[in-house]
Amino acid sequence: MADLRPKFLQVYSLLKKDLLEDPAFEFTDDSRHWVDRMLDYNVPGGKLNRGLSVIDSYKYLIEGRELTEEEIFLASALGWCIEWLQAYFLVLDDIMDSSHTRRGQPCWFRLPKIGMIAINDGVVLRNHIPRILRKHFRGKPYYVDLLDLFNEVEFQTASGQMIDLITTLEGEKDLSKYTLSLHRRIVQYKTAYYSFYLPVACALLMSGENLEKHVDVQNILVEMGTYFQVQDDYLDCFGDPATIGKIGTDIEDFKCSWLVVKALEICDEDQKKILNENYGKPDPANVVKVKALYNELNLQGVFAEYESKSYEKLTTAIEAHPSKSVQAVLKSFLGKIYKRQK
Ligand code: DMA
Ligand code: MG
Ligand code: MG
Ligand code: MG
Repeated sequence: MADLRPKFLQVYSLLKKDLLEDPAFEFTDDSRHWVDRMLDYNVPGGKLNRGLSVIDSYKYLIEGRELTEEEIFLASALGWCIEWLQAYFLVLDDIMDSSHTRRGQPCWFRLPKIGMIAINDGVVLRNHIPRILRKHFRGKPYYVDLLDLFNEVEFQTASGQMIDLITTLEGEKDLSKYTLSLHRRIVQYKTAYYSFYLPVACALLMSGENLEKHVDVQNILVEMGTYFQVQDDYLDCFGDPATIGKIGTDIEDFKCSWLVVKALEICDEDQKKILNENYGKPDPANVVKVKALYNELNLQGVFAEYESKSYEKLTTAIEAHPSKSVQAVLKSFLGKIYKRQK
């Protein structure tokens, strides 16, 4: 498949230009410059997997012919809407998780003179999505479904973020509630819908499909998204910050990470005591003790096992799907994330 990235990036510049000339707001030089810089800092700097997947998926769904220029543009614009949604969630996520770096640079709110203005920037990013959709999709038969899809997925993600955050509340720090089923619930909502279901659902709508007929596709993508967030949890501790572009904070933040859930599952009473005493504390000395325990429990090996099992299960589920073009979409997605290091 030809490299879609250069064209995709061109569309970013076009969409940004539209937003900076939005007639619904009387920009001053200062405010235009603020939005320009805020977008460049937060929107295009990631792996762009989610955004590119819309074009990729659409190609497979219409199989057998080249995309028209208009189709490439529209699929790219939808891809960028997902990247905008992601930027919005990440700007706020980094504040709430007290993170330091993202995509190899300081988190937006950590920059001088940004601080809590980043909260409103998140809201602005979120509001750009319906403006992009309105400008380029208002006349399409699937416009209402598109708006509905983005609203549903945003609600699911915000709800997932909520349960991710309220399980860590001070005063209720109790590791015994951290189970695989709680973990699953959190990651399904906070990650899987927006990262996996949304790109494919956008491509399905563009190709004239009714999403209600594709619940089986959604189920597989939610499974894949769950596997993806387990990788994220793993990389938070075992990944190379230079490669993943961020420094992990899950141990300090008392997160219901897949790693702590697994550790609790396999540890003995003495090891559980170490976890209880050290998990969720900001002091690096406590973090070191938790990481040492993770090594003692061979969580790297436990993860490797989980990773190959998940890959097998997902492949079997994909191959059971009746449509070859849907199989191609899902396999391409899985291929992009299997054994990822970033
Ligand atoms: C992030 O979960 C989920 C959303 C919706 C941004 P996370 O805090 O584990 O992500 P990261 O590790 O990238 O901060
Ligand atoms: Mg985070
Ligand atoms: Mg988070
Ligand atoms: Mg994480």
